[in-house]
Amino acid sequence: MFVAMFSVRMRVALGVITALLIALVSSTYALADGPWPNDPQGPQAKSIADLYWIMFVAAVIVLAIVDGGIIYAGIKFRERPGHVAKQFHGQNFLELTWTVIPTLMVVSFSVLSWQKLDFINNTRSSDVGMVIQAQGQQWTWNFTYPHEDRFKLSDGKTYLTGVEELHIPVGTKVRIELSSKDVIHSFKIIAMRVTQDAIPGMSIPIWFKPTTNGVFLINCAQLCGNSHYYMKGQFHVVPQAKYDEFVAAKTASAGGAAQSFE
Ligand SMILES: [Cu+2]
Repeated sequence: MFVAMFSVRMRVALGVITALLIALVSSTYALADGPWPNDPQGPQAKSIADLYWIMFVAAVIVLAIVDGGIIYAGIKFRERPGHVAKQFHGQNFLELTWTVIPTLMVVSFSVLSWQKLDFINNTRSSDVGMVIQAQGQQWTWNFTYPHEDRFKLSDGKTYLTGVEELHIPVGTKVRIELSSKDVIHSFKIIAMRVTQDAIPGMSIPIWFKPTTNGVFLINCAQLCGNSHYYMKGQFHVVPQAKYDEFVAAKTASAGGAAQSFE
């Protein structure tokens, strides 16, 4: 057979080179366009990225220790002229170590994930600066700003609404009350790592806090019909002064009717 043509030493070397090549190719792919915590925005995204890095570093250390041990043992204890390969049994200390350490790691990751999830899903806190209603509808998002005087339109009765666009002053903690007019949609702002289903007949709260200015993508993450792909929106995070200008411009429009904007 093909493999039998090589000596044991050659086979070990080939195995190591192959493993290194696979690691190199896969890590290059991951760095370029993989499941990497790219540009996390806001406290939730940052806490998810932190958890990712803690687990990633732990995984790399475990990989190095386990694979390093296998390669070391394979070379050191292999059968060769003047040396007979041996079988080892009953290493209580080692067996205990590689049972206890992974158990502790899994338990600490669970506790850490639990804490982060609690933080991410906590919509009960009192420091919310603004509550906005978001309604999914085939195939757009409608946003209704808080029922406060500054959002009142010139008819004196209705309040500012936005279609496909959400404007928020930077640094404001926002609670979104999510609902749907027709089918199940899913509200997603990738940069903020926020995703939640919008279900007809229900009002589901989520929160986020944009910490940098910019325009971010709002998606529907639930297949909701023919034009699901086009159900996108823009999330504008602007300085407070610009936000005040935006509210003034949108609510001062003449005509008496609610001024939706797109
Ligand atoms: Cu949808």
